[in-house]
Amino acid sequence: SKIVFIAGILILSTTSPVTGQNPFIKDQFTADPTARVFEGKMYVYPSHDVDCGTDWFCMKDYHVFSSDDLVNWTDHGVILHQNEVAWVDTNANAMWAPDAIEREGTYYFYFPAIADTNTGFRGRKIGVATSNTPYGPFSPEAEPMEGVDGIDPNTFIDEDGQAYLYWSGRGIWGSELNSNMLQIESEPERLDEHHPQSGLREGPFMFERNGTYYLTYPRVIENTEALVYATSDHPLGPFDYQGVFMDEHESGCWTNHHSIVHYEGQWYLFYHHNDYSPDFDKNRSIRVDSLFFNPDGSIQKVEPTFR
Ligand code: FUB
Repeated sequence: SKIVFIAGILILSTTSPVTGQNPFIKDQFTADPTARVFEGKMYVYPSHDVDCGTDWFCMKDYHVFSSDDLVNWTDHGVILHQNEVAWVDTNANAMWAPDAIEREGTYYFYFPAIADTNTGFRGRKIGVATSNTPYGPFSPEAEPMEGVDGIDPNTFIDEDGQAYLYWSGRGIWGSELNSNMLQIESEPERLDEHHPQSGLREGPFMFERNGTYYLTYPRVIENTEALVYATSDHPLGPFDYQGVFMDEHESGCWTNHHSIVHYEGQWYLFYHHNDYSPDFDKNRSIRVDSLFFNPDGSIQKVEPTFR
């Protein structure tokens, strides 16, 4: 075994050779990483940027990647393609930031897309696909979720078994999820209403630590998206705004989008930058760095590791 350096962390590796530097997926563009620990491994569900020769996002499908050392990553291939989803407008290529969660042996994959108006749905909707493994393939439900209009779905199951769905659409929203994980069962609530209102807010990610619920999200403060957070003693708030835990990217990438996960005794922040596409920030790459808390539960700022 030998000591290697990945994303600013010294780790002991039993494999050789290893190349674990950011960005950690090097053979394709990836963005919006949701990291989850399933079956003792780290699974990362990003969105998949491709270059369609336009000046906007082009995202048609999803891959999932897994690792048990955060150094060597396995690409499990396409787990869902827009052509498989009946209600999606496939001309829009808008399979944006997804999430995945497990409940009672079923894996639920949540994804946003633009609806094809010919199917009777309209605008940005959220779909759910299911599988009995974390690496799919996932089978989509025939219709998008009812009562949810927006992007960037995120799910959370509390200790008491109650599940929640979070998403963005002119602010950050949340609702209770039915235990079937397919329908919301409470009126959507705006969660960031009393937070600073300047700049776009999107990409919510909820986690719990020591009884505190952390609502984290990207927010434009000056020029690009910083990562900010708010805390509460309940998954639907009210949330007290706490501030920035990753500064705006100094150059290059207007978006950031993240998830926070605890794995083998360490907290990690997964996020993205446009490392491999410096002139076009709609072709992004996912990264990981360690994240630390202060004794009072506040999140220490994470400095992106660029190599
Ligand atoms: O990847 C497309 C969009 O860009 C996501 O949905 C947003 O969160 C931003 O990262």
